[in-house]
Amino acid sequence: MSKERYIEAKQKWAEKQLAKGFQPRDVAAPGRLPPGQKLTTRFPVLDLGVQPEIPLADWSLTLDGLVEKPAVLDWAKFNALPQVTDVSDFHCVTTWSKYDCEWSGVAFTTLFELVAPKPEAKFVYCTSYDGYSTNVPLSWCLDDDVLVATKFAGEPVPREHGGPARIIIPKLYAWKGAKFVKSLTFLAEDRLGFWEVRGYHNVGDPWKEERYA
Ligand SMILES: Nc1nc2c(c(=O)[nH]1)N[C@H]1C(S)=C(S)[C@@H](COP(=O)(O)O)O[C@H]1N2
Ligand SMILES: [Mo]
Repeated sequence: MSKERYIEAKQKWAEKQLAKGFQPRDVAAPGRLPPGQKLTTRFPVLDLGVQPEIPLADWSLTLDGLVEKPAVLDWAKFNALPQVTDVSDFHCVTTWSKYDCEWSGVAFTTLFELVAPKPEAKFVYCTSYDGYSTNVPLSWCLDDDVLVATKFAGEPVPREHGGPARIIIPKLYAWKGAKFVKSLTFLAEDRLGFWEVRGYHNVGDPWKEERYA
């Protein structure tokens, strides 16, 4: 099966599982659930069929591109940075949302200050250890709820959910949050990521239902 066909099949499978498995518990408070979304208390897993095993000794996060001070942070250096915890809602473009996800890790703004992006940097291109990539306008990354998360609900992020570290951008659809994150590159010109080249919206604001372009 071609990679494309495989990904398509995977996506269909995920949608079918979701249709079978919804267990709505919370009441969707007005203004909290974005249009077209359904609440789940499960935590579905979406990936490319690969959940890379990354020993912490081999892990690093590269911060490069249009920055004054590029950095390669190993696990110890990354964890020595100030840590924060934020509780946020998680919205997947395949129409499930999960409330009150507790993520801990390093705030994007901490990394921003560390590498000092140049004024012309307007986009962030994220790559992952599984070959995934995604792009985000820098302006969306500067809210204090945007994290490189290493913990979920107080425990290390499970491998299937993107450990050792994944990006969380609660105000955008979850495909914008790279699991197994490997690098963040600051760019002046946008560069499309894995799903963006396959027709997903370039920004992905769930409140505007920016699902597919
Ligand atoms: N590296 C990587 N990151 C990824 C993906 C992926 O396949 N690989 N899938 C994205 C999609 S489409 C969604 S909805 C979320 C799913 O996160 P979850 O598996 O923890 O629910 O991760 C996003 N980040
Ligand atoms: Mo997704």
